[in-house]
Amino acid sequence: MTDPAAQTGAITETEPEAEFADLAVDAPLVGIIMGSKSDLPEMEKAGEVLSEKGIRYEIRVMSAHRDPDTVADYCRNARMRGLRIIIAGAGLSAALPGVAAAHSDLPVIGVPLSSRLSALGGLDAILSIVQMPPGVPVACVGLDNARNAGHLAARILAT
Ligand code: RP5
Repeated sequence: MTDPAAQTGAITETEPEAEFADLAVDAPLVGIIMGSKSDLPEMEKAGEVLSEKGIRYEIRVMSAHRDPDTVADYCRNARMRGLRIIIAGAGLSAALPGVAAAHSDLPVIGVPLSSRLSALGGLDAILSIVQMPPGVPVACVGLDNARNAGHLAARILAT
């Protein structure tokens, strides 16, 4: 006997599975995080580069110092959620990229940012991001150069 659902186009039991598969396909590959809303104007530029290249991303504000549990949860779940790279921007004592690398084995690209309170024009953030201990690597792009983080993420994804 012919399945009536197949004839009418009504929802069958297999369709929810197909919907989940579609969700996974649309999942972001790059997570862009930053320590403060004030970092957004610069960090959005990483997203613009990714968009230009057709790479899906998500963008979130979470501070390593002010929201440590949120950062830990986000980074621990990142791979499971389908993310392949984390881009983390922060200024001052820029702990966010290093903390991300401590909680995830995904590649982390750090973006040092200058701000009103920066010491030495932003050298504080550069050193905070570059000087990671052996075994916990963070790639670092130039000061206030989030676009390069987008380009580097695209290159990593293309390898
Ligand atoms: C860092 O301190 C942030 O990443 C930002 O670059 C800087 C200033 O933050 P706000 O005082 O604007 O929140 O944590």
